[in-house]
Parts: sequence; structure tokens; C-alpha cells
Amino acid sequence: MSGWSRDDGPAALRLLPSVVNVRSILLRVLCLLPSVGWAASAPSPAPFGALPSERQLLVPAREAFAFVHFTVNTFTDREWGLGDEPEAVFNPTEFDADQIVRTAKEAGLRGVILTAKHHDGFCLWPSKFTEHSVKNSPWKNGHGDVVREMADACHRQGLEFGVYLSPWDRNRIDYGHPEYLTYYRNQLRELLTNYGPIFEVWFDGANGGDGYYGGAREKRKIDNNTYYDWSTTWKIVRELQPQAVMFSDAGPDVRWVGNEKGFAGDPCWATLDAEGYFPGKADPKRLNSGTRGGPVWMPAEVDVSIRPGWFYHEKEDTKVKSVEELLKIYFESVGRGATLNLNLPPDRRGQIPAGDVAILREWGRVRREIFARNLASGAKATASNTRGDDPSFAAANVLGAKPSAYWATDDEVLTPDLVLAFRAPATFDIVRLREHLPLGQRVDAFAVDAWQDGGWREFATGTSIGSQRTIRLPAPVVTAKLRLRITAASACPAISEVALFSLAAVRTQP
Ligand code: FUL
Repeated sequence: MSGWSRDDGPAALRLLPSVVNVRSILLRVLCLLPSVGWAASAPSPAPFGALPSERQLLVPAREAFAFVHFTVNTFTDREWGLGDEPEAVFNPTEFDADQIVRTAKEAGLRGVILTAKHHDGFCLWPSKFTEHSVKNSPWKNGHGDVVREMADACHRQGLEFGVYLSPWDRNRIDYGHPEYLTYYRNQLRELLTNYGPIFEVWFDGANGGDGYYGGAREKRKIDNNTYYDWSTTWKIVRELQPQAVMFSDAGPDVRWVGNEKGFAGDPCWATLDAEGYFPGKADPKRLNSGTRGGPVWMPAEVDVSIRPGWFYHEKEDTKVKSVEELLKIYFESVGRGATLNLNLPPDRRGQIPAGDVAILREWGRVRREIFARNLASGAKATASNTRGDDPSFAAANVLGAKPSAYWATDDEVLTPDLVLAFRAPATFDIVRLREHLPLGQRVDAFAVDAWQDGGWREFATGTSIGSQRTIRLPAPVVTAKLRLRITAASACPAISEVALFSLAAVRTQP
């Protein structure tokens, strides 16, 4: 060796004889560190696009909850009361909040949103601000409070409680005038102050114009955009129940899905371009699919009734959705990353009718059994790339042992593959994928393959993943290996779950 070149390393090492080559030893030790777990973690991927707020991060785990439509309409057989119904018509014979909440719970629903006041203006709680409420009804001699009983039953049974307070009020003489907004906000304060934690406040955009309006009996048109001055009302919710999400056609936290039939779009992005939208005005198609790369995070909520109407009507006793229909709704709402708000209308007793209860129980049982057994757990997970070769971003994180963990790739790797190898061939007909939501929706498209007859066979493809993408396959797939291919992504993928389930196995059980 004739001497040292500039590239030979730091001055201190250069002074040592080449036989010792301390530098190469040091490099080797450094390379070994990750495998023995001493390396500093690779940095987490930078978040991408619009991101969920803390309160929005609570939304996906709720999955599905119950809407409860109950008021004078239950007794007058209407869907929209005019506002002139005497308080005397509200008289449930055996109101049982625990029965309603228990039914929701057995159906696997995690909360209840009650119509504290629907468009007819009748209040299910003894509001200080009107005489048009339960306090002037014969029910419990005017001493009842449906909101209290429902909130208490929910909290007792471990469900969350939320309220629907119709902005349109066909009873009020001042509806359409500024005074009504004071009334509306006073009522909102009552509901948000006196009934414990509220998980969601539901703002309905509907307004049919005509009504009783304190005897005026006329059509009142309001400008949905300006009349309600929503930003002032929203502040009340933030002040009194900061963890509550607000629902409307246009958020601000959760958006309407654009139909009342029970399905989210495919895709259904959690992000939305809501420019120019407000409660009562939004494009249903866009609400249904969201906007890829949209500037705000506003996941969809699917509201649908178990019966044709929102309120109980005896003539609809034979038209209750079947377990199969409800399963389809589940896969096309929750399975597409939305939440499901399934309406269960109490009858004139003030209970969920027995026929509906039986269906809901079975629907709950089937889902509980399906999702109790993740057929992917125990598989060996490998990936074409792991971020910084750092075990904290390993492929095995998709198997769910640690819910906050996820598999991520290096920044420049946008289309990686992940393979699950099973100890024995797995048979499944449901695949569930999830992204690590705090980092945004990163994946644009994916495909899933099964190893069959010595080669990979694609059996599912999709676009949005987000909080979850649960695909129900037309027939069971049997395979020893499964491959998830991310085929397009806007930022390196961060996948928190690849899970497999079997609906067929549950249904064939006695
Ligand atoms: C609509 C209302 O007009 C219906 O009566 C029902 O409450 C539904 C959930 O929202 O806008």
C-alpha cells in the first residue's frame, strides 16, 4: 500500500494499520444492531393529506350504532308531524329504555342516537323553554323524561349516547325568525348539559316548508346557508361536549353518506372537498364516495332504517329488513370505512317490536361469531420492504397483536407486497384491511392474491382502505399463502391490519 486516499475515512482511523481495520469492524457492528434491537427506530412516515382530529379518531371504533326515532308520530302514524299534535297523543303504554338499549347491544351496536325533537317540535324531555313536551303528556302524568331514561340506560349498559335535535321545527311560532335560534340553542344546551357524555350530535338538513308554526299554518322558507348561523351553534357543542362529533350533510366532523338506503360508495374516501356545502346542501354523489385528496377529513355515516319508515308503523311489521339484508348493509357501510347508524323505531308500547328484536339478535350473533376468529393470526408475515429494516414497522404488525402498530415501507416504496403464510391452508370468505389512520389515507389501490396451483391468483381488488375495507368474497378461498399488493399509493403505505374471517363457517354451525 502506497498511502491513504481522501476516501479512506476519518483521520483517527486513517492512522491505524489496515490489518486492524477498525472502521470495517465498527460498520459491521452497526449493521448488526437492528437485528438485536439496539438501533434507534427509523422515523415514522410523515402524515399524508387531510388528517383526522382526535375526536374523529374515535369514530371508526364505534362501527355501528342505533338511531331511535320516537315521538308523537309513533302514535299518529306519520313520518313528519305537522307540529299541531296535542301533547296528549304521546302516551307509550310500556316504555322500556333498557329493552331498547339491550336490543341495540345484542345487535352489536355501540351507541344510541335519540330523536330528542323531530320536525314536529315535540320534545322528549321536559324542556324549560317550551310547553310542547312530555311534561304536558299523560305519560307518567307529565313527570317522564325519555331522554333521561335513554341516556341512563345507555350508560348503564355501556353504550354511548347521542342526540338528534331537528333544526326545522313545525310547532314554533318563531320558526324562521332570529328568536327561534335562541330557542334552538337553549335546547341544545339543555341536552348537552344535563344528560352526561354525548358522543354525537345529529343535525338534520331536511326542511319541507309547511307547518303549524303556532297556528300560522303556512309555508316557511328559510335559507339553509344563512338562517341557522351554524358556526355559532357548533361552538356550543365544542364548549359543552368537546369530544362529541357533529353530523350533518356537510359535517363538520362526520358527513351524511348521500342516501338513506344503507350503502357507502366504493370507494368511500374519508376525505372530502366540502367547499360550498352546509347542512341541507351537498352533492349526494360526492358525499357517497368522498374526494380522494380532499382538503378535509370528514368520514361518512350511513343512516338507514330497519323498516321502510323512520317511525314505527304497524303496517310495516312485515317489512322489517332480514338478517341477510342487514349483513349486506354492514359490509357496504362499515366494510367501506363508514359508520352505520341503523334506525330501530320503538312501537306504541315504547319498545322494539319482538320481530325486529329476533332479527337484530341474530344479526348480532352472526357478526360476533364471524369476527371472533381471525384466521390470519398465527400466520408468518413477510414483506418486500420494511421501513428502515426496523422491526417496529414489521410486516407482522398487520396481524393485530398490537393495535397501534403498523407495517410501513421506506418513503420511496409505494407499491410493496406483503405475504402471509399459514401453518395449514386457511379457508376464508372475508378479508379486512386497515390503514393506520393518524397518518392519513395513503393507499390508492390494492389487490389480494391467493397461492393456488403453484402460482398467485388475484381474487380481490379495491381502492380506498382507510379505517377499514372489509371485502366479502362470493365464495370461500382456500390457500396456504395470501399476498396483499399495494398497487398505487400517494405516500408509503402504513397498514395496520390484514385479517381473514369466515362467514360460511359461522352459518353452517348448528
Ligand atoms: C331526514 C328526516 O326528514 C327524516 O324524518 C329522518 O329523521 C332522517 C334520519 O333524516 O332528513
